[in-house]
Amino acid sequence: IRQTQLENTIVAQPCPAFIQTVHLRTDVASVTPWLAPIVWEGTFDSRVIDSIYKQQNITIATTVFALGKYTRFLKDFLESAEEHYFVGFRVHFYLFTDQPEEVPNVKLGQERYLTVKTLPSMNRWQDISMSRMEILEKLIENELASEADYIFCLDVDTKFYGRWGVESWGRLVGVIHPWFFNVPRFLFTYEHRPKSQAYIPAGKGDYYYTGAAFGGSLKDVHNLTKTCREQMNIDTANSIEALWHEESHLNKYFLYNKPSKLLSPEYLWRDISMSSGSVKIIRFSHVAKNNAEVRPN
Ligand code: 2GW
Ligand code: MN
Repeated sequence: IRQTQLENTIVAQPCPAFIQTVHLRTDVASVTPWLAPIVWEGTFDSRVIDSIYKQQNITIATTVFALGKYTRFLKDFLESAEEHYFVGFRVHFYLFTDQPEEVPNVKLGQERYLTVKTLPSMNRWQDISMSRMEILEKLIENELASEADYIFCLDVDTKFYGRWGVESWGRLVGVIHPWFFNVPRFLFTYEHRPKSQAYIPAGKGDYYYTGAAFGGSLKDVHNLTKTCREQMNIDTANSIEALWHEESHLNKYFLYNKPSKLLSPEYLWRDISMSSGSVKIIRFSHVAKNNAEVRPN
């Protein structure tokens, strides 16, 4: 059977082009010490993987939160997603907001859906940021089971500039924070106070992952969001809040539950001048925002 599958693949794909376009990157690590791929431009052939995965009837749930003035980011986020994010695949956006009337009317393509969910307004931004874990946990439990295969949870103050596609699929997917790629571990902004459940001892940790994008299978992301929510509740009871909020808990989770796939900082850049080095293409990026203007108080 293997032999037949292999032959089919070779016959079905334009073989010479495949050989030309996929070559290992030698300037960056493209695999972790636990053998999870790190996705960089040049490590996959988009035509090959698109044609393979188009056959499977997959739905990608994508969650985004826009409370208060953050609704202003929705138009660019959604419009750019239409252009670059899983183009040709079934995508269901779940948008959480306290101001449904501010959701722009963006025309979505075929097999692309948007469900708006109304939340009560929250005053403390740390609460907005951290409550996302519990809301995601409940969304997966109550609604997604038969509705989606993969889920990605994204910050809204962002924009797509390049392809984000099926190369990102995996059981548990983390994105390397753009500031901490190629940076020595002692500079990672992990939570180092033992009193917090997000505590990571000095010298431990693999990568510094962003809280602005993570994903994977429903089961794995459910366990991630549930665990982070529980750990944050324990912190609250102990009157401590981790340094980078749910991002700190996410980093702790990924230390003991290794992601099966990592996305390079191509999958979360920052729209400010930053030396790009090994980043040849920016796919998704934090837009430059005026914090004083968009954040409450
Ligand atoms: C308001 C005041 C201060 C900070 C955030 C907010 C706020 C956030 C808000 O008024 N309305 C809102 O919808 N949010 C949501 O929370 C929105 O989805 C936003 O993308 C997300 C995270 O807040 P953000 O984007 O301002 O924080 P960043 O870009 O500095 O995020 C990093 O650190 C955060 C934790 O401190 C999170 O881990 C985030 O995932 C990281 O990217
Ligand atoms: Mn953000």
